[in-house]
Amino acid sequence: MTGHGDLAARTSAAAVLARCDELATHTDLPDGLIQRVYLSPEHAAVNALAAGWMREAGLTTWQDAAGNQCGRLEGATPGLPALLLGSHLDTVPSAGRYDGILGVLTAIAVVDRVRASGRSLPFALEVVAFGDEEGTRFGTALLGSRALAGTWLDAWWELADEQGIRLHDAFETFGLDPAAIGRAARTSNDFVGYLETHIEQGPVLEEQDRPLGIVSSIAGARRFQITITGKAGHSGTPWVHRRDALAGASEAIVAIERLARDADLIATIGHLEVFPDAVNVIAGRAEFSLDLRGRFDADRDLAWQQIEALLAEICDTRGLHVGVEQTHSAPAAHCSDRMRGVIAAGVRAAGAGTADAGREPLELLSMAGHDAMAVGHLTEIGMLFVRCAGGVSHHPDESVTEADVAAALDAFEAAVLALADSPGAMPAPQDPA
Ligand code: HGY
Ligand code: MN
Ligand code: MN
Repeated sequence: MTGHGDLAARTSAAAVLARCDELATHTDLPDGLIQRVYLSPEHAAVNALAAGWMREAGLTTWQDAAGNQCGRLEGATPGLPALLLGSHLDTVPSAGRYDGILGVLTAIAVVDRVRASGRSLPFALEVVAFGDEEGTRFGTALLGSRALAGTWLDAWWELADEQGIRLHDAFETFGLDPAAIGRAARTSNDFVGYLETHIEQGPVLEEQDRPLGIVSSIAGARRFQITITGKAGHSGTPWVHRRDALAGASEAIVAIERLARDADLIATIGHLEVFPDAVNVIAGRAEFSLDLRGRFDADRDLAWQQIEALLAEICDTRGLHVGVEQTHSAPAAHCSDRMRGVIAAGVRAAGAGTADAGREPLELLSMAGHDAMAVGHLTEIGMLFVRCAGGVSHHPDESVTEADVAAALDAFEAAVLALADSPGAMPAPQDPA
C-alpha cells in the first residue's frame, strides 16, 4: 500500500497496539512475561525497532550518548527548537506492554501524521525513547531522561546490578562511552516543551468513564534501601535472647504503611530479603526497599523524618541496628499552564462527536513517576493520560482499548497542533530549574 492508506495503516490505533505487541517479544523472561532493562540486549533490539519506525515516519534518527533512541523532523525552517515527544521503552519485571511503550509509539505515529499533513510548524518535532525510566536494574530511576536533562551524576557509575555489573561497565558493553555521557545533555534552548502520553496506572479515568485525562502534576518519589541487623540464631532460642531482624522489619513495614496512610502519602515495600533465610534460623539481617511518594515534597520529607524515628524506636526496643541508604530522589513536577492547556485542547478535539463531547476535560495527579519529571528541569512539560483497565499497571494484565488509543492519537496530534497555533508558539527558553 502506498499513500494515505499506508499512512492510516501505520498511524492507526491498531498499528500502535500491534507494535506494542512486537516490542513485548523483546524480553529476558520466559513464558511470555516481559522484562526489559537498561543497556540490555533487549534494550538494543527495541531501540533498533523504534529507530526504523521513526525513519518510516520521516525522522532522522540517532542514539544518544545515554542509549536513548531519538528522532527529529525539522519545522518550517531547519534548526528550530523542538517540541520533544516521547516516553520510555524499559520495563519493570513481569511488566505490562503499555507502560512507557504506548507513549513512544503514540509520539512516532503523531509525527508521521503531522509530516504527512504537510503542516509546517514553528518548531521542530523530536521523539525520544528513554532507556531507563523505571530504574529497576541499577536502583536509581530516570537515568536516560536525566542524561538528556543534563542532571547526570558521576556517582552513578559505581551503581551495580544484581549480577554486580557496574553501570560504567554496562555502558561499555552496550557500546557507549561513559566519558561521553555529557553529549546526551540538551539545553533549554533546544526545546519549546515536552509532551508525553502515558497510561494512567490508576483507576480514576475508568471510575469517571473517561478515555483521556490531563496530568496536573507528578508526585515526587524518594526510594531507600533499609537494612535491619539483629543476631542469627537457633529457632529454639528463648524470647528474651532473640534479636530477630525479620520480626523487627515486619513491625517497621506495617508501621510505615499506617504512617503513610495517615499522611495521605503512598509507601511501597516492593523488595524484602532475609538472611540466612532458613526455616529454623532466627533472621540475622533483613533488607527491604521503600518507595515513598506524595503530591507535595514537604509532606513526603516530613513523613520520612517520622519513619526514621520509628525505625530507631523499633530497633532500640528489639536490640536491633538499622542502616538506611537513599537510592533515588525525584522532586514533584508540575505541568505548565501552557502544556496543560494544549493537552486539554487535544482532549476536547478528540472528544468532539463522542459521548465525551462538551465534558470539561479531567485533570488528575500522577502518583506514578515519569520521565517528564526529569525533562521538566529543561523545559515546560505536559502529559496526556490514557485509561487502562482497572488502573492495573506493572503487571501482565495491563491493558488499553483500541478506541481509547485512537482517542489518544487524535488528542496528542491536536495538542501538538494547538501548541503550533498558540500565540508565541516558541516560549522564551526557561532558565534551568
Ligand atoms: O515508579 C514509578 O512510578 C514509575 O512507574 N517508574
Ligand atoms: Mn512504570
Ligand atoms: Mn512509565
